[in-house]
Amino acid sequence: MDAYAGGYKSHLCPKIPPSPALTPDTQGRFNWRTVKSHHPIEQYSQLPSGKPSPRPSVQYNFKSVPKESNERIDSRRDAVREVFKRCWNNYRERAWTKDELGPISGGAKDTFGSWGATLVDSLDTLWIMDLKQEFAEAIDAATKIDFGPKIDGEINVFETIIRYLGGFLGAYDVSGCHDARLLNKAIEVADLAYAAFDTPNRMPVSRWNPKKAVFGEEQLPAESMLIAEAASASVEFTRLSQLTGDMRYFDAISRVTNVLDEQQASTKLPGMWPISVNMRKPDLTFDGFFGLGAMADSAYEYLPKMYQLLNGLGPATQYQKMYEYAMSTAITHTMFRPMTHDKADILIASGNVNGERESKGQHLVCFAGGMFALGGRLFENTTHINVGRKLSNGCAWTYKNAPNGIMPEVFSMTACSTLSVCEYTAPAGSSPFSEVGDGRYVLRPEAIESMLYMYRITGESKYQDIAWGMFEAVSNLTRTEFGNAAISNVMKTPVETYDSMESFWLAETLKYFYLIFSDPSEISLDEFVLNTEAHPFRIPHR
Ligand code: DMJ
Repeated sequence: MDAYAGGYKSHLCPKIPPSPALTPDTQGRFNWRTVKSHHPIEQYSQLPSGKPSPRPSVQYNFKSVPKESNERIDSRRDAVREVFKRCWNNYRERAWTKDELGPISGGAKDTFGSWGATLVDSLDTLWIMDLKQEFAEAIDAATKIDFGPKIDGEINVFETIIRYLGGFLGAYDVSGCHDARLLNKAIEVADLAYAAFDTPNRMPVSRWNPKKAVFGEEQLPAESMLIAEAASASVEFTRLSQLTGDMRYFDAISRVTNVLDEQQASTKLPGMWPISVNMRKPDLTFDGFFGLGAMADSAYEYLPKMYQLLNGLGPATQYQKMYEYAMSTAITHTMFRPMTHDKADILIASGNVNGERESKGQHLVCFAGGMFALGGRLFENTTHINVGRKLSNGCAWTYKNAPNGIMPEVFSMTACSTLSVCEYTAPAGSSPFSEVGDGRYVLRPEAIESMLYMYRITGESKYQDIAWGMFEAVSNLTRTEFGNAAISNVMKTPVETYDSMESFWLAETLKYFYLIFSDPSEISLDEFVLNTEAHPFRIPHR
């Protein structure tokens, strides 16, 4: 328990991948490496080596501003920590090792593989919030999870990778790579997920049955799969190859990246990949639905993050090229400037259906502001930083102007004819939304995520103030007896909640809120890449 009491002064994370590769200690549990491969690989793609060239820093130079104690900001950070602690204590008492706590019923639910999603997803937040005893206790429990083939039925490989593998890797990295149990656990989950890539063309099966795999039954990639599920293991698998020296993981995702690269110019909206793709052929060109939001999001988000994690070396330039092409299409064909009563100069990222840009917004797509700002910094593109700013401001505007201060899950707005100029016809006092397709707020993180990136990248403290407004609205309106609960319709007053608190509330939403009120050196964006579930992975060579 005391092992983590004061944290560690320096980290032991490897600067270069270990050689020979580490082999896991499964401690008598099921070893996924013993499952016979139907489609073995002869030669694995290798991580690039060499010394990275100096890059511009991602974060604003906060050192240029004299550091003064800021009680107001500190008290905001403490308020976030209190909300986290309350949820965590109730999870610990009432739903320990289950996937989720029911925040209204106080019961427990299994929703993501029954392995304890909230437990694993929260590990690095516990460390970051300096809850070291709770961290030690949670690790003791999490390292006992059995990821063997006990589950009968399909698992979602994408969710398993971003929450569980991401959770163990993030905890290992933030705590300085001192606890080998965490790395062993990451390998155990990754070996399970890696088995889902054992297909004739080595594309992954996204809804995959672990038992069938163990019984030797062949499973094929779906003919209609979500692009986010097909293409979002890159950051996790790459970090694991960096930490273990085992190139199988990096090889697996490189093959998926190459397919995306080869077909990027042949889709119905060249530059972007549609939401539905056939990974069995593979054919990424048949569908006409495009967007940066739901079901596609992390496929795009991971492109600049891969560049950063690879330190700009080797295939990093492939990720840069794919990202720049995709974003140029996304700006031209998926974004709109909404007509607002106050003539706000903001952007909303929308979709494109069969060549027509939609005028819809989603909470899920609010991550894009942060992604554009990050990509703009990495690739020295000020236009992209400005797009990131306008998209982030669009999400902030939508929160502020929604009746209860929280953006709905899906909505429509009246679009201006271009991104830059607008012939305003919206009367003052009219509703911000022309339609609300889905009024829920399910404790999602994406809006606060973009506020954090904007603050860390521009240094503008206004993003901390916007974040505080969001936190006040969200924490007050979702608070329940045992935690915080999803809202069924944010357009209705008073709002009604229902019995759901997904693991990303503790893994992502509260972590981003906490970090925006912390010293910017805490999980610096120059030292860590955050996966799509906000798990920080250390960038080597730093
Ligand atoms: C999270 O699980 C991840 O951020 C994912 O990429 C998208 N959706 C949720 C949070 O909204």
